Amino acid sequence: MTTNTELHRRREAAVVRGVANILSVYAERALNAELWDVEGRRYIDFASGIAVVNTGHNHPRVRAAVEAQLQKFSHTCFQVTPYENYVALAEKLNAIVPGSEPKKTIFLTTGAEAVENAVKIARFATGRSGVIAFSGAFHGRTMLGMALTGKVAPYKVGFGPFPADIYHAPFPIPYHGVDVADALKALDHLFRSEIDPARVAAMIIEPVLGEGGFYVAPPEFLQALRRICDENGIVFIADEIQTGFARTGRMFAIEHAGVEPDIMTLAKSLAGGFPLSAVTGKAKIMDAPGPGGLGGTYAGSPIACAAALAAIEVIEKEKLCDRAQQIGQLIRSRLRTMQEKLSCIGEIRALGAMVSIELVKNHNAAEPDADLTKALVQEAAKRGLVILPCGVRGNVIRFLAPLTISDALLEEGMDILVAALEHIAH
Ligand code: PLZ
Repeated sequence: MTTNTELHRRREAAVVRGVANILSVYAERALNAELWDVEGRRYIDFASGIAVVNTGHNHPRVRAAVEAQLQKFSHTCFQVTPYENYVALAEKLNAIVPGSEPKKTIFLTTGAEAVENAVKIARFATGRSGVIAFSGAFHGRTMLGMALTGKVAPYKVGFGPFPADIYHAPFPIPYHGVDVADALKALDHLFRSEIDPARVAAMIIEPVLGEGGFYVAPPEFLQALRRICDENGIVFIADEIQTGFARTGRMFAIEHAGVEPDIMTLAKSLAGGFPLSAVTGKAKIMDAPGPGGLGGTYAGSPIACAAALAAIEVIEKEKLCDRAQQIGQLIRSRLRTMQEKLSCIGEIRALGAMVSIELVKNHNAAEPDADLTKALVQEAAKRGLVILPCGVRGNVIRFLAPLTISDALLEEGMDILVAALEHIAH
């Protein structure tokens, strides 16, 4: 039998250091909210491959759709001989992305590519170059993705210079002393000191910061940004790559704020575990670049489009938005009980099933405990639970269970979390 140790030894010899592994257990198979490693150990999965399998690992409907497509063809390239499921999926996204104006969609393969294309389109449509992103943001690992990302280590260190004309404004985080008024004041200052708003093509924001620490943007902040974009002819891009597809209890997180973005970037749970990303937005903006300006060899793979049509149907039929609310409530109530006992849980945050805890010393927001966070991830894994860290300070644990998880597994996962944290907390 292959062991985790043996595979890890081979991995270290063959694969670069730059791509880190949270755990050194090697997956053998996965089903819904559970996975098994090569040694036959079973894990409850509260990571979902970083928010990719909201519909669970290997959902039977997604799998059947992929198998059916495989019988026909796996690749022709949409730019060469197009196919129906790309068009059908574009129609579906145009219908479900918020906004009453006519919409259009392009498919790419990764989240970073979706972000790249959203900015390309916004620049072409406005004839402007400036882009405003927010501190703590994560938008990908390409040159532009890194430029937009608002966290230096490890994402940007040593990789510059980055594309020019990108600016960062503070993301409001009341827990760290930045409220909506402070953030808006800083944005106003940016417009006075750094860039004329008339030169800004786009603002890009995650409605809930993902890699940055699961901080929920207050609705009034997103509404204010919408107004500022309208007043200045700036394209509002909502990056819903991590927040999308029922994770937060709505199909898209921005719906909680009642804001209609001009463009939305999508990936991760769009295709239930297959590599696919999308940019959906107002047709008049999306159609600005001319034929040939956008595309990609694998972009909108027919296998991934088939998976996405099935995954979205699962989200709708199995009412996963409602389920996300229930999951969020269950996790939150378990976390509140823990918080009463442990001084290390500084803050519990949740929007639907996008839940996190920020780990600190002595109840103090200014004393982040990244070591405890790292130790908790490892201790939980030893006990059979996969969880993920995040946060600009590395001290946030995020919960991203598949939305198809049963209550029994959810409770079992939370039992493991409680036991692991009680075991290591000081
Ligand atoms: N935008 C909001 O969350 C990807 C990154 C993991 P790609 N987040 C996981 C890592 O360490 O690389 C992400 C995101 C938001 C864009 C992206 C980028 O998506 O599919 O990883 O390119």
